Amino acid sequence: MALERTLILVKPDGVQRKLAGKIISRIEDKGLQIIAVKMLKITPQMSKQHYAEHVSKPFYPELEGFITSGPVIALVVQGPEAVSVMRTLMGSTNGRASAPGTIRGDYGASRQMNLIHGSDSVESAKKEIGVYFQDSEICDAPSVLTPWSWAAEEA
Ligand code: D4T
Repeated sequence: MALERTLILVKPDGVQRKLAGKIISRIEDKGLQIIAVKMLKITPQMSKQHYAEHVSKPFYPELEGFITSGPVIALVVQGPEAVSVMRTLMGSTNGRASAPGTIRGDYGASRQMNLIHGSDSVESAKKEIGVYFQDSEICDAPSVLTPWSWAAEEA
């Protein structure tokens, strides 16, 4: 097992609907560690970088319009297998099909306005963290709760 980092965005719908506190609480309640956070407006250029694999798809123009439509909250989250733990916590892409108990399943009914983004692999996480944060903005300070959150052999 490995200690991983993942890039999380509370998307514009999550911020506008005032769900950011609840979404961030879910991450904290899970026991993962938030090691960086900022609010920003994604530019069209950042969107093309972030969604590089979707730029040529028919839904991309609307997706760019949505993701650049208002502020997002970007976070770097750390923990054992943080990438897959966050994907499970988020639920599947389409809010209408996401399981109850997940963030998307509990708070949304849209595929595009699905509240939260989480990196889909460690490699994507590395790239995406670089889009939103400089190394100096990451506060990887030891937490006194870590010994109660996971065993040393899990990190
Ligand atoms: P992100 O990347 O935003 O966390 O979402 P997912 O990883 O869960 O889903 P994805 O890459 O397949 O899609 C990225 C983003 O595009 C929106 N979308 C997707 C859309 O508007 N229409 C579509 O048909 C699809 C497939 C939703 C999430």
